[in-house]
Amino acid sequence: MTSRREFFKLSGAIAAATVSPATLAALPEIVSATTADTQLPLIPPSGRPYNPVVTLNGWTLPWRMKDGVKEFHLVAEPVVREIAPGMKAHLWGYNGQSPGPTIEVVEGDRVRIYVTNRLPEHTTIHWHGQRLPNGMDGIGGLTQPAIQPGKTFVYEFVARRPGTFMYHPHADEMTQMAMGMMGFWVTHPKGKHPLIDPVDRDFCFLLNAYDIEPGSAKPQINTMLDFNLWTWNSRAFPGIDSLNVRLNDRVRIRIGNLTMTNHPIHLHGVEFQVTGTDGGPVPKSARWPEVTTDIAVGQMRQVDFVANEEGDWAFHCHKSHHTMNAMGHGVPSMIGVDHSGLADRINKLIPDYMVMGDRGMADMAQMEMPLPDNTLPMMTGQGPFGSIEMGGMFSTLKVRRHQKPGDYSDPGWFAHPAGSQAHEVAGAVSAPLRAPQSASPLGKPGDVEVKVRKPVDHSGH
Ligand SMILES: [Cu+2]
Repeated sequence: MTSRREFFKLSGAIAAATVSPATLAALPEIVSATTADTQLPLIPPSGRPYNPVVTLNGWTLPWRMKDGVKEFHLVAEPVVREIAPGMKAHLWGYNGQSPGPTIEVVEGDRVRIYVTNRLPEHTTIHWHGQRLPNGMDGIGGLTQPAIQPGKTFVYEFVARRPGTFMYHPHADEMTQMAMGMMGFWVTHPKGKHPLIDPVDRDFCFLLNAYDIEPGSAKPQINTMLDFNLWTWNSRAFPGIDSLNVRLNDRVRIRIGNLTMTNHPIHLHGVEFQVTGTDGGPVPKSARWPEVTTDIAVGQMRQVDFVANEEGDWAFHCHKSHHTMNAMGHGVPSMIGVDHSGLADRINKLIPDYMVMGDRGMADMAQMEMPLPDNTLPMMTGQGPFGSIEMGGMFSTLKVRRHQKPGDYSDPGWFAHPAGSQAHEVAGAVSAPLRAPQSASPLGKPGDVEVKVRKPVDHSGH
């Protein structure tokens, strides 16, 4: 009789093997999540101790210990994910959600992951960035046969190096990633590590994107660039939870990019250092301060900082189209176009007609727009002083003096100390000094005339 471990040694290159029905009955139980809320960190009930991460709008997969091996069970399946209140999407994911649950282990752990396929087509899982036997790398056709619908495969390897990783299919990748199949993986260091400092709070999330037509719920899978929903862990602002920390906490944020473009992720309020990449911890001599780090496709970045400034600090992708929700594309620029009175006339022919953005697009955030069902407004999210005019990849880092250690609940909006907030000033603004007019070197003045358009008061005053 060969033990499982023996079996893996013997099977070599075809290490990811189909599980027999008898074994299936003894698999770790399937744990599934039903909510898109951020779950409290999972304090490890067994194995080596570590400081758990908090998955933004996500959760960590529980495991069972069997003969010293950490056993997980992932189920690839269709899921319904709330992208933000008011909009749900039909995605594919793992264990009830997209992204799948975060897997947390400790350097040196032997890990066994059962993968059951409940999708309508075959799949595999690739463990992005891990050191492992080639036969465990999860590349359909190259290192293993694909997992057919209804089948369960098992992967087993030792988590050899600490760091930030992800998992995703390597079979019909274009479809399966566009449908939301991905998850986070953190390997914690065993004990003190010279390049991995202990932190008070450790957050993680994946950057992902969808192309979902307004009014529908299913992603277009052939889209390469023109996505219309830019999400963190398959959530768009204001559906993304805030990152709530205590003043002077040491904070780590781990971010992985599984979209089709890069994302310069920008944090207000404090500087951070990139302390780790997909390749592991960055040597201390190679770190420098940043407030924005660009995360290319397929990359992971781990940033560390001390949250020593109180407030509600914006935290977002710096590509301005990525802080917008659907309907941001194909809209002509109407800035400066005076269509006063036009809407009324068109409305007689087309009820619900609306003219867009003659003063900029900010009005769009406030308009009571007729939207198709299951569609997010383009820019949205209310703050204490009005619309934040952001959607997509946007959240806030809330730093509070009185946030208790281990308390991840939302403390509400920041109360600015007196005299510490921008405010209106009274009085007239004086006319600017101007240089004397001179003739244009290219011709007579007045050949081309471009007038400055100042905002007009449409009420007729
Ligand atoms: Cu972006």
